[in-house]
Amino acid sequence: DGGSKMPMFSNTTKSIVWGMQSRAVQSMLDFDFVCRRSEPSVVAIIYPFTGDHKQKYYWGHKEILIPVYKKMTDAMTKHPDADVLVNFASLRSAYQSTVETMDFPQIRTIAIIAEGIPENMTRKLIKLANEKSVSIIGPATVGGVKPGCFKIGNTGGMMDNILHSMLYRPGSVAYVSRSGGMSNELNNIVSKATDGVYEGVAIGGDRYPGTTFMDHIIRYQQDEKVKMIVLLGEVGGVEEYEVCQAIQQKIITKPLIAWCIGTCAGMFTSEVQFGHAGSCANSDKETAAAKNEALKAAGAFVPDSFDALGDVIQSVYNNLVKQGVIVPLPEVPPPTVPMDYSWARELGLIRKPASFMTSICDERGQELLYAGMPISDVLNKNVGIGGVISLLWFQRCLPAYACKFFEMCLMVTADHGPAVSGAHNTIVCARAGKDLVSSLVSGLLTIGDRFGGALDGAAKQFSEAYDTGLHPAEFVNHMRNKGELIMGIGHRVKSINNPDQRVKIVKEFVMENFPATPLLLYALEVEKLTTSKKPNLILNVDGVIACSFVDMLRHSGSFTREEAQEYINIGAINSLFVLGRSVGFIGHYMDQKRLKQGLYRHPWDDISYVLPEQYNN
Ligand code: Q5B
Repeated sequence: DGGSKMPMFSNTTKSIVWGMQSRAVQSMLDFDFVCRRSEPSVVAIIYPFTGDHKQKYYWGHKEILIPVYKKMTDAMTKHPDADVLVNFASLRSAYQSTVETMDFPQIRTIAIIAEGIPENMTRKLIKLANEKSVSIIGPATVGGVKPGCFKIGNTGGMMDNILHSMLYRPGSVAYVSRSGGMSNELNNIVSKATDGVYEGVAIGGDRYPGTTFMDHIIRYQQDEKVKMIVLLGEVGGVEEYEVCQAIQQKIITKPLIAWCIGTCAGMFTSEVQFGHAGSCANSDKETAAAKNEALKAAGAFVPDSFDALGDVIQSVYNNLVKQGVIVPLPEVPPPTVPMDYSWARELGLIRKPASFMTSICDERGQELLYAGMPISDVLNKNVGIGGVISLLWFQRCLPAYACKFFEMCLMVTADHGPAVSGAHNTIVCARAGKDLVSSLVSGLLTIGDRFGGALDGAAKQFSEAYDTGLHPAEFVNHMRNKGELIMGIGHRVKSINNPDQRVKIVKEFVMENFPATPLLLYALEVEKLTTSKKPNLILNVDGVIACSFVDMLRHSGSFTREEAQEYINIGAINSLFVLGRSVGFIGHYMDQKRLKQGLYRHPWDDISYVLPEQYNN
């Protein structure tokens, strides 16, 4: 670009971005908007891994669509006015995509962001670029910025930084640095010390940059709008000596302020390799101290330390203002770029009522939290599935006996054979070829007042009767008079003559471990009356779990009376049967699939057809 009259970037520069870097593209568009460009600087994206499509971006408040092309040739043909390619390809594909880009003469500048491209490949790229008169910025760079005109990728950081460093309008100072990170520091220093940055390029930290300090300094020398130049070199390489020579030969006549970072390398006893691949002195000449001295001797303005760089820049600037070389322009405030919602929220600038509230689990941090307990503690403390239920259903650590009770209920309700309504439905569903979830829910949806889902009703009926002081006999009569069944009483196959072991196990545990069991005792009194009428009207598995559950809620000391009542009211008591029996239903699903059972059809001889008599005319 050295001799060309065309500026590398202008306020009509159009670019194509290689790679799906949505944030970088948005940041370029936001920069364009704040610079009052009339059109976005990104016209297309190339992404070989999806088909052609369009991506939504913001242009100020408006939404716009930017085309994404699978093939570079399509992007180039459809956007012949694009002359910059910002290449976000990885170090593995950056070489190939850059070579491909150079097949399209419309592209005059390529920024290569990837770090770690093998040096021999970079050198081949540089050779090809020289042959084709293409300027390469990078590799291993954030890119560059020309205030008011164009920004490469993520250069300049976020919008607050761009506004802070006033990169939305040109100043009089052009800089070139190796480091992308330090270029941001230069944006800050220059904006504080002068009327601002005119253009800044970070050539990248590799030993072989695509364009050199001199390439850009010569451009700056030739651009009459650049009044002073800043060079931020670093330890390693000898290119700064070319700048010295150019100053001495009066090729560079504009004031040049220079500093090479890495002077601290002298404090180490052995050679230091800094962050960049190229930042290591292979001889005394390549040290930052030697280069700073040479630059000073050549006539550059060189501070005594990096800390004084801003002061030197300011004093050169003030002189140029005094001489009338620079005439500071009045500040025009930039247009407001709407802030991204997530960023504004992070900064605490906006708030919005959440549409969702949750209080049991938080997966956002480093570690998953169950009601505030890190998942590692859940496992280390061996809280078991009962403890997990206690945390996720009740947001608290319930006493060990309560957790044991939960686990016991899950175990005893896990299955009761294939003949019960729910398992039957799961089996029929599985045999109809349905999947696990469908078969499971088919069984679960059968749980209700008559089968397995009588816990809620039992908890309500027994606790209301007990609380209103009804004698068990009064309760039984009251229910009979209402014509309602007592939930939790009765069983199809179990009776006092064929007791349900599950009921016995739960009952004994609860009696032994719970601090108080008034509702369970009340239910057992009711059972005495109902079984005296019919032996199968026992307190069944639903009934014993429901009454024990209520006793736990009311007497464990972990809940207020209102909280306990709320769980009864919201229908939480069925939970244990639903969860427990899911284990069995899943077992039945697997069993049917394993046994390769075909479609089930109910036999005719088991159906009594009771149709109305045939209608005769
Ligand atoms: N009678 C369970 O009835 C069953 C009465 C009653 C007052 C009652 C029935 C019932 C309430 C709901 C309940 C959970 C349908 C059951 C479960 C899980 C399971 C299942 C498994 C598993 C059984 C005969 C006479 C009639 C009725 C009277 C009946 N129940 N009176 N309160 N609760 N209970 N469900 O044998 O004068 O002759 O007309 O609905 O708690 O689902 O294994 O199978 O783990 O999977 O069909 O354990 O009790 O009796 O309806 O012929 O009635 O007793 O009014 O009186 P049955 P019915 P009457 S555990």
